[in-house]
Parts: sequence; structure tokens; C-alpha cells
Amino acid sequence: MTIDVATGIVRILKEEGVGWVSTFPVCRVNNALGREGVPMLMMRDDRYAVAVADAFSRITAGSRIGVCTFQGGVNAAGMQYAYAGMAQAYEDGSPVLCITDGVPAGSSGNSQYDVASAMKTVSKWFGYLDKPERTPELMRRAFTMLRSGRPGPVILAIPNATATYDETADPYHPVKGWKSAPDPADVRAAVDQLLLAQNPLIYAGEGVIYAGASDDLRALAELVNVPVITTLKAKGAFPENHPLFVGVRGDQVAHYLNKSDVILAIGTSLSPDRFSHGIPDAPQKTIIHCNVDELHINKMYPTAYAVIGDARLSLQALREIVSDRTSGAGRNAGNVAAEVGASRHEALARYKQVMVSDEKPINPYRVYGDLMEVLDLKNSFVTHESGNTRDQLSTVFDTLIPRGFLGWGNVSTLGFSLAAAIAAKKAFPERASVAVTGEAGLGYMLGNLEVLLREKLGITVVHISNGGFAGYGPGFWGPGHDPFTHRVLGPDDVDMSKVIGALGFHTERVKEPGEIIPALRRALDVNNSGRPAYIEFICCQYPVYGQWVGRGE
Ligand SMILES: Cc1ncc(C[n+]2csc(CCOP(=O)(O)OP(=O)(O)O)c2C)c(N)n1
Ligand SMILES: [Mg+2]
Repeated sequence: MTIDVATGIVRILKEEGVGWVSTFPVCRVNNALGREGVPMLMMRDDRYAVAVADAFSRITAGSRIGVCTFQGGVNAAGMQYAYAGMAQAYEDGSPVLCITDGVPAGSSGNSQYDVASAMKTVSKWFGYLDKPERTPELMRRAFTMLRSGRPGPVILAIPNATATYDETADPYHPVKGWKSAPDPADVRAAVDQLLLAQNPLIYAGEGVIYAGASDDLRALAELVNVPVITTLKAKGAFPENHPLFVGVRGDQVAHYLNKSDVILAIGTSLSPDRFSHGIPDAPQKTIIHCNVDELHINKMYPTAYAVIGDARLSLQALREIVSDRTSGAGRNAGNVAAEVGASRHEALARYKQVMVSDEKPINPYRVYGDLMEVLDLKNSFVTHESGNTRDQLSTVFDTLIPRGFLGWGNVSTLGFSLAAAIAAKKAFPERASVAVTGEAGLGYMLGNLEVLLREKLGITVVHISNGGFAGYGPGFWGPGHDPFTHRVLGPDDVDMSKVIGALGFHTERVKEPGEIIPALRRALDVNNSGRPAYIEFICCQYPVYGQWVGRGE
């Protein structure tokens, strides 16, 4: 049967299990989505169209692929605006599928902005559908890239969506995605080092979550009795109430990074200075780097031992060899857990104290402490914004399940938390979904709040309202940073709860510490009936949190 390209693409998306597509108009595939009954989540700008689909892929660890469409072609205004979202997805390695109009034959070179070369800088793979018959082939390649290897965004540009082809000539079958297991010799060498180490440390990244390997990580950590830190993006890959969990950041993490002699890095790019730790005095340590591909091996640091393969298969292989070598007994290393516990206790004391503080304006840590009280941490979703909410939450928020908290941002693009909370609600409708933001993130979100009302997305935006960009406040970042771009209108000047209330959100403005829990409960309650909520907590500026460890230069 002869069909047009747009219809062919949409039918393939359905075969691939895609249940909805986020968009900002217009893309010529959209009408086929409408005709074929695939719901579109219409955002209010192109960047958010990408960001919601990106976040959906992250939150489901790529088991359900987020798909978006935006405007391209010669008049690529949408794509130019979407570029920020694409760049962020690329930077963070998110397997999102972006579909856009391609420059039609005969029009290349007609615009200043070159669609293909721009998109290639922010994608794992860019496909240009130059012949209608190639629709199944390019879709197969797209899903192969999305489901195999190192995750990253894929872009498909369709220059002529109305061109037709015979759907039966090359029938489409869903792509399973493939994984590779590491070389057994590399695994044995890694285990030798691990068992020889005096102070080994496991450094886990988001690859563990994409591989669905959290249980395997825990099993290995327990078998070798080794403390675990996770990256910001992997927060939740290891249960944070586990006795071997050190943290994401803070003095205790610095202590273990400094003291380690062998670092087993798994599923992380080990990229320092990107909202991540450096490895201090790396040449004096032995780095075992397990990664899905070679891109990150020997990057920034010398890799002593590489284990290249899927994180789950690598963890299983490591465990098997450790078991063999130790007759199943694992590594006996004294009471590691007690040491980890004491170190955490000491480092977190200063935060625990402010998490119960009655001071006014409210200390932001009090809001986080109360949020933990109110939420079922095994059945909820929280994410941060760029700024202090990232730094503070990643220091103290206890994450008990993978993606109970989404840490994001190798570079952290303001406004992503709203997209993440929306995607979490789409992925897990039964879970409470909370975005915690400062004023800067809120500014980015404002135009998109209408989407929550229209789509009846019951999520809560928690605003740590402190009247400024606290990280840029006087003195905090020391010489070289200045206080001149710090102040914005604060809660004394504008009542954001009234502004957002007028849109139709359930809103509250909370000044009393004792009112935090009741206000959060009311917000989560209205969320249950599909109504979004915005709670403004009048907070002090408190730019205090665990630091990232440098490289020790
Ligand atoms: C798109 C983008 N531009 C610029 C930045 C740099 N930036 C990071 S945090 C921040 C301000 C944060 O202030 P606020 O939201 O009030 O949070 P606070 O730190 O006060 O809690 C800025 C400008 C960024 N992360 N993303
Ligand atoms: Mg602020």
C-alpha cells in the first residue's frame, strides 16, 4: 500500500511503542500524528518540546524513547530555538528522538543557518531522508542509535513529508537494541587491582541507570565491601540509605576521593568540572574505567584498566570473577560501612541542623527536610534547578530508587526542571512529581505553565523564593566573581503566588516554617486531581552546600 512519508514515520513510531510526542508547531509530521491518533503534548516553545521528550527518555532510562517534533527546513526558527534543548540533551547523553522538516531538494544554501551542520554538532546521529523509500531504513537506524551503545540524541530531517512510497516493500520491525559484554581478560585485570587495593572506591555514573544495573551495582559493592559515590546524573543509582553509600557531594565524598588508591568508575565519563568531581592526584591512583564505549577512556586522566561494555554486563562479569577469586566470600576489609556512616554523619551534621531550623526567612534546607518528610521516597519524583537548588538538594536529598530524583546538567540549562517534572508525570502518573526552583528557573518556565493546566498535569513547583541569584551574591564565589548580577525583584516586590494563581494553579505563599508541611500536603493533594500547584517559600539566601572536588592541580 502506498503511503506518505509522514504517515509511514508515525506508524513506525507506534510500532516502536511511542505513546505521545511533544511538539511546538509546526512540523509536517504533526498532521500525520493527529490523523493516526498519536497524542501530541503541545509545549509553548521549541526548547521545552525537546526538553520534555529528553527528560522522558532519561526518566525511563531509555526503556521508553521520548520523541519530539519542531520546525525546521529553510525557515528553521523553531530549530534555532530548539537548539538549546538539543545541545543540553547531547551534553548529557540523552537518547531522545527529534523529528523536523529537512531543507527540501533545490533549497540548500538558501538560508544563512545550515540545518544539517548545526544539527550534527548536537546529535549522536543526524539522518536526512532523501528518498521516501528509505523511511523504514532511516527509522531503523534511528532506533538502533537510540537503543544501543552510548546514549545520545538522534535527529531525523524530513525534506518532503508528502512524498509517497510502498509501505509493504520493506516492512518495518521494531529494533531491539544491542549490548556488548566486556573482554574477560580486562575484567580479570580489573578484579586483580580491586582486590589488591587498600582503599578502593566505586564511582558510579548514569550509565548504571541506563543499563538497569542498580541491583548489580549494589551486589558488587556489597561483595567487595567498597564505598560508593555517584555522579549528579546518577543520583539514585545506588540506594542512599545503604550503609556503603558515601554521597554525591560534600566533605565525606571529598574525603573518600582523596583517600582512595583505586577508583572503579562505572558508567561515567569521568569529566571533571562539569558539575562533577575531579579525581585528585589521579596519576597516583589506579583508575579502572568501565564504560560502554571508548570515547571517555584515557580522557583527562590516564586509564590504568579499561573495561568496555554495557554497565550491567560489566558489573555481572566483575562480580563473577570476584566470587571465583574469593571462593564466594568477597573482599574482607574490616568495617567499611561503619567508617562510611561516621563520615557521613560528621559531614551532614551542619545540614541536618538547618533542615529542622525555625529561622525566618525560611532556610531552604528546612524546605528540603520537610519535603522528604511528606513524600513517599520510594514512590515520588523530585528534581532541582540550576543554581542553589541543585547544589543543596544534591548534597542532602535522600534518593532511595533510581529516578526518584533526577540530577541533570553536565551543563545545567535553566528551566529544565519543569520539563523533567512533566516527563516524570507522563512516565509514572501515580507518583508525586515535584520541581524545585529558584527565581531564574521560574522565569524560564512561566510561558509553559499553561501546558500543565491544559493537560491536567498534577505536578508541584516548589519555589525557593530568595529574591536573588544566590550563587552570584556578594563574596560567595570569591575573587573573580562579582555581586553585580545578583539581585532581581523578590517576594517583597512581586507576589508570584498571585501571578501564578491567576493562571489557575493552586498556589500558596509560605513564610512560617511550621506551615511548610501542611502546604506541601495540600499541594500534593490537589495534584492528585490533576491540578498543578505552585508553592512559594519565602527563604533566605543560603549558598551553602557540598563542594565538587578539584583535580588537585
Ligand atoms: C540557560 C542558562 N543560562 C545561565 C545559567 C547560569 N546560572 C546558573 S544558576 C543562575 C541563577 C540562579 O538563581 P536562582 O534561580 O534565583 O537560584 P538560587 O541560586 O537563588 O537558589 C544562573 C544565571 C544557566 N545555568 N542556564
Ligand atoms: Mg534565587
